[in-house]
Amino acid sequence: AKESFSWEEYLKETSSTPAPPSFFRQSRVPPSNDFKVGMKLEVHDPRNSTSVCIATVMGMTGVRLRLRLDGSDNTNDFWRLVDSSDIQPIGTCEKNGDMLQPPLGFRMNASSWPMFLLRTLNGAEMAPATAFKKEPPPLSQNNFKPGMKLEAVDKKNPYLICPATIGEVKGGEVFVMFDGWRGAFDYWCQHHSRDLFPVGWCSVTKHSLQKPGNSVNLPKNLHVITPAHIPSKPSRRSIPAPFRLPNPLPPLPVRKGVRGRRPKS
Ligand code: MLY
Repeated sequence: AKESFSWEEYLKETSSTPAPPSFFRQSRVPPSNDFKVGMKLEVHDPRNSTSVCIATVMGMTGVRLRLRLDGSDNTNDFWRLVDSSDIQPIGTCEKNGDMLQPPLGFRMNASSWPMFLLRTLNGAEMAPATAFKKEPPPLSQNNFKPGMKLEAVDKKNPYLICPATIGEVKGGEVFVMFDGWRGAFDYWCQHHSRDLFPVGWCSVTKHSLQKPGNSVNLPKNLHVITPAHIPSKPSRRSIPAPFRLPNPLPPLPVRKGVRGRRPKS
């Protein structure tokens, strides 16, 4: 097994070419990460984008921040780039005449939100305005072509960035295929998605880059030939088991007086 992944060798081995950096909605010179773990900021609630919430930086890798909404649980952390337009300094919302909202799934009674907000901001370290970098504008044209290589966020494990290939292009969308994972993690997204990066991005921003998976990528209509040392059954976790709803459906729990809360799916 190889100790580390090298794009240079991999591109040669697979005789493939990287998608040009100008095709991506990323700065040509990556921004610096001036945030610190523990800092607070404002962010659009990813589950309810019209509301602006308070979040805390729980961790960082490269120029990506791991965020947790204050008043939310610890199972819904999400990631944003330091130059994401979803994040802004504390005070921005008020300046715009808006009100900070409790996150979807606020773990207390809605009536305790104003007091919670005061307490969570009291004495907090707020991310300085200079840490927020301008988001690059979206490109009007989708220039990607099937076969081009890139680095992409694994949406099922969003702390990971992996080598990937453009599989298909349709209008403004691209099909992102994760090398060596037999389609289990592939997805369609906008060509200007902030989750797509040019080859070399992880290395310059000091983000770790996963190695390609072990599975041989073959067209779907062919039998998959698996090298002898690789088990032919995919790992149980890479392919979700089919989910069936119970029939008849159990009655829904009735929650009184709790707004903005959703039953766990
Ligand atoms: N071991 C986990 C995570 C796999 C990550 C795949 N990415 C890198 C495309 C699993 O098998 O689910």
